[in-house]
Amino acid sequence: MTMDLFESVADPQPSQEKIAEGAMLSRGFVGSLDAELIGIVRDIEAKAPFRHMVTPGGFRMSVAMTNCGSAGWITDLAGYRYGPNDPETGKPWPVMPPLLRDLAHRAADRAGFADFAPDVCLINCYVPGARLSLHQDKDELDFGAPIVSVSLGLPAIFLFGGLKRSDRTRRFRLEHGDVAVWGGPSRLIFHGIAPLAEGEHLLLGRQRINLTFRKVR
Ligand code: MD3
Ligand code: FE
Repeated sequence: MTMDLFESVADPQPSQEKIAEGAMLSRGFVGSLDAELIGIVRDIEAKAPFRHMVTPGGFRMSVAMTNCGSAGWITDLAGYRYGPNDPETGKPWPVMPPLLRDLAHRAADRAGFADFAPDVCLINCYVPGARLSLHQDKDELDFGAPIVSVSLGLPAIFLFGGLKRSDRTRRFRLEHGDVAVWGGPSRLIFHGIAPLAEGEHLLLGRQRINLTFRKVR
């Protein structure tokens, strides 16, 4: 119990904002785990480097991506899908470190989604100017599980739409350490990231890194 007291000083209970039915934003949920998370991303990147994938339409994505877990999300001229191996190396994606799995599980639990067991973590790397256009995450087999997102580094404007592409979007600023969880009625919401603004982050420099945890199978 002395430990609990110590931890509550190091990581004060972050606020949780409900942005829609099933969509929660926990500002600062990462707390003092931030440097350790960045170290983990560097280890993953050493085995499976960030790369700019190509969309089925032939466009190079401005966001660079990698994955860890028992599968990874990929896109190329043949389409979007999850696969067990990194197409660049032919090797399995790096294992998902327990600290990542645990953080995602705790965030989902706090947002009301018990027993979240992600098998994939897609990692996005943005530099100023990079963006992610409006899309749905629908390549997973089971939409019953939520998605958990962790933001590190430069802030971004997150666009949160509706179930139709043409629905109006609301804008939220995602900052270093913020965690978002969306599932249930929000699971198939159209969303995106506006072009990243110039800036310099103390730990990540001119970068934003976003981790999304998914239950794919
Ligand atoms: C969606 N990533 O990898 S996650 C993706 O920041 C992706 O890199 C973005 O979309 C990124 O597929 C956005 C943040 C987020 C937060 C809350 C949401 C996405 C959401 C709520 C509903 C739907
Ligand atoms: Fe997405």
